[in-house]
Amino acid sequence: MDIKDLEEELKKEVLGVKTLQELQQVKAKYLGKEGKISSAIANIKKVLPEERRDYGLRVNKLKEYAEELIRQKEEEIKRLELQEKLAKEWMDLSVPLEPAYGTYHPLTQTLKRIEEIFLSMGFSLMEGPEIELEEYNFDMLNIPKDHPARDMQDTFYVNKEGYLLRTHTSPVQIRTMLSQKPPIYIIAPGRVYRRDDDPTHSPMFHQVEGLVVDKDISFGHMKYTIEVFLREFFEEDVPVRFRASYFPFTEPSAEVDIGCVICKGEGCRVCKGTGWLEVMGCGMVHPNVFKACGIDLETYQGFAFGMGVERLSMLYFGIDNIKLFFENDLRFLKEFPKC
Ligand code: 2NL
Repeated sequence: MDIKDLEEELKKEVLGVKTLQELQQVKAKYLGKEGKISSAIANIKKVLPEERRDYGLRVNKLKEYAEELIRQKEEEIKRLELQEKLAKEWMDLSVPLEPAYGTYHPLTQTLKRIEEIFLSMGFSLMEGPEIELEEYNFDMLNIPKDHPARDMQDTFYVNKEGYLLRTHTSPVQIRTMLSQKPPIYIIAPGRVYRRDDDPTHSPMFHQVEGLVVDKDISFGHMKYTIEVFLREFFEEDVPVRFRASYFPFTEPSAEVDIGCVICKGEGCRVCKGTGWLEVMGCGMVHPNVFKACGIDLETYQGFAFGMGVERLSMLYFGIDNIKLFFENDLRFLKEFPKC
């Protein structure tokens, strides 16, 4: 085939190409091992000797031309593909974004508020293990061996060697009394575990307990501390009353009620028509607890209290179902945007 014709044919084919794949095929057809131009170069042997020099020059030029033409076409296709992509895949950077900040879980918010109030009153924070010794969780708290709380039905025992999941955070305070000398002013927040799971109970929940051990501590100090805490927590001047009660680890003991924050004492579903809500328990530390911890009864007195964080959180936010805390439903969590 004439070189001029070959050049024309090549031009036409390259111009007609639309994709890189097609271009690759055209390239192989002309410049591949068996390609038309490669064959034309190999054919030089068949050309008359006097025409060989001219033929060689022309066919080599054609090869260079073909390479350049294909390279340009490749660039053009890539440019067009990029343009197409840019036209199709675009973003409107002027659209205002909805901020995707995380927020603290309502329970965490409640826990932080409780901690802040007690820290502002001069208490320190103490933590301890969730897997506890039966000795710290029950024995040293003056809880009798046959007490129903120790029942397998109520407590998670983890093995036979006296270990259990703590049923309250009191063992943290036992550990503190064993390792520190009074004065002691601490709160112990954390997870606790009890074997009940029904619409109003969760097998894991949160507690904050408090303990004060010092000289000349009276029931009056306890009453005032708790009243100040509750009025700070509920951000209003709620009525507070102390009702005589019983705990093995305190004597005397009391349960603390506040005027119902939902109906303001009128009587409603939440306070079961009484106008009062039970929010915590408290009492003067029992002498047997001090004895077990080696604290001198002649020198020191103390008070302790305990509250359920879920309960306080539900009353503060007006949440009516404890299970909502543990389902991680975003529709619920987004109702508590405060960080
Ligand atoms: C409640 C009642 C209470 C305590 C917890 C306590 C701890 C030590 C010694 C004495 Cl180390 N007492 N803790 C005392 C009274 C009540 O909790 O209803 N909690 C939800």
